[in-house]
Amino acid sequence: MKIGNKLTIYIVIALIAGIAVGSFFNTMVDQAWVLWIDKYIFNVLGQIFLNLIFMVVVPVVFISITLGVVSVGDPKMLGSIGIKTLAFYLVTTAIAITIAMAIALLFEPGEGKADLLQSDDVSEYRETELEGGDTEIAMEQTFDQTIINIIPDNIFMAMAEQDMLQIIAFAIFIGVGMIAVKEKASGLIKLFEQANEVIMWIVLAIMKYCAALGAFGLVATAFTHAGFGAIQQLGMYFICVLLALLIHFAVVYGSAVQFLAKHSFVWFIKNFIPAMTVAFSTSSSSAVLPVSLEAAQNNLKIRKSISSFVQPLGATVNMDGTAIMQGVATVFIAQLSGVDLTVMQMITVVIIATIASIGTAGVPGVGLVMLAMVLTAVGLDPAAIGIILGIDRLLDMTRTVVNITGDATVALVIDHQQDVKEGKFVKGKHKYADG
Ligand code: DAS
Repeated sequence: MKIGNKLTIYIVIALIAGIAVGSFFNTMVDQAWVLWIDKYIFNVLGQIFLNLIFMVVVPVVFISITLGVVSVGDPKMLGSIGIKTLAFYLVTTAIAITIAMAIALLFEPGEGKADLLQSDDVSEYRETELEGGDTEIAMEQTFDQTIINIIPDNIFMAMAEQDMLQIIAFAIFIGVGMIAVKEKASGLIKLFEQANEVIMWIVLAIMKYCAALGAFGLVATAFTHAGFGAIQQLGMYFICVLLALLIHFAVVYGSAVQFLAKHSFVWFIKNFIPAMTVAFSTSSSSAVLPVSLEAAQNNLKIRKSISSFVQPLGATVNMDGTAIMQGVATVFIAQLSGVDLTVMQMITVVIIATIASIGTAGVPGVGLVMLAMVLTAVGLDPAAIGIILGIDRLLDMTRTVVNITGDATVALVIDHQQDVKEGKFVKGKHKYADG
């Protein structure tokens, strides 16, 4: 199933309509008929779409991370190229999230007068009754509790309660087990691969057929309650994500190409731009893969043997752009919820979003599905993704460009190291393919 530019247009129209209608209704928010429309039309559209996303979160996380572990455990991965590739991917993703959270903490997009989250809903989610009737913010767990709680004592309960850290831990154990028993698990691995195809088709279908209506409902209800003033917070969120994407693209990838691959970053961009444009229009790392392989091998002159291993792996294992969105969004939603994330929670976000990017398949909107997991893992209300959902499609286009550019950057660096090893590196000269 393809998702083209038509969906983007529909979502942008839904977004504008939702903001306009919601802001207009906000001027009459005390009218019974306005509240009726908000409750039975906007809210129903939005909640159905959110539930569809939550429906796939657990299967997407469990299946994609299990397969991510199996792909990492592939014998080819255990060679020097594989280990270097994985190391680069994990480091760039962790840097990406750190840049993202730093920018969100600096510019504080979630601070402001408007009540985008209708905070009374959030406070219910946030507080839990502990023994003795005291209430404490459920998310503040001590370090030892956080570590102990990673290991599930009942995986079915973990899935039922969407305990993401425990689901991830179980997925990693299953993936390692599959690698350990190898051929005996070939059928199970095949089953997981087929299940992944099915669940990713469902994610695409949800985006294709429900995203526009869902975005309209969620944005309209948010602005009905918060008013047009909320545009400033959403706008700040949008700018923070774009700024973090730009910094990561220019500074991290620029430095890697210039100083590790010893090539001009301008030369790199000029030769990789065909893949970037397809990534922008499809919002899918998987869909653009053929184009990014062709651009890497024929324009950037990366060896086919390196490009055809590093980039397909990166299309599912490496998503710096997605991690950036998740980093900014988590801080943004925490700020909207009036929550100051502790250092432990920020470290949890970095770890979870990095692990999340390992398994996430490159399809439109999947980053939002995984964001629900990140929010749950740090005790924030996953329903809050409804606030940013309306503008997510536009950000998805830009972060997918960053996702695939990161893959090509790592491929170029590793290919350069191979040149040096073979004594083929000539400073400043264009590269050559090995046929
Ligand atoms: N659109 C995804 C991709 O294909 C990224 C995301 O949804 O965040 O890379």
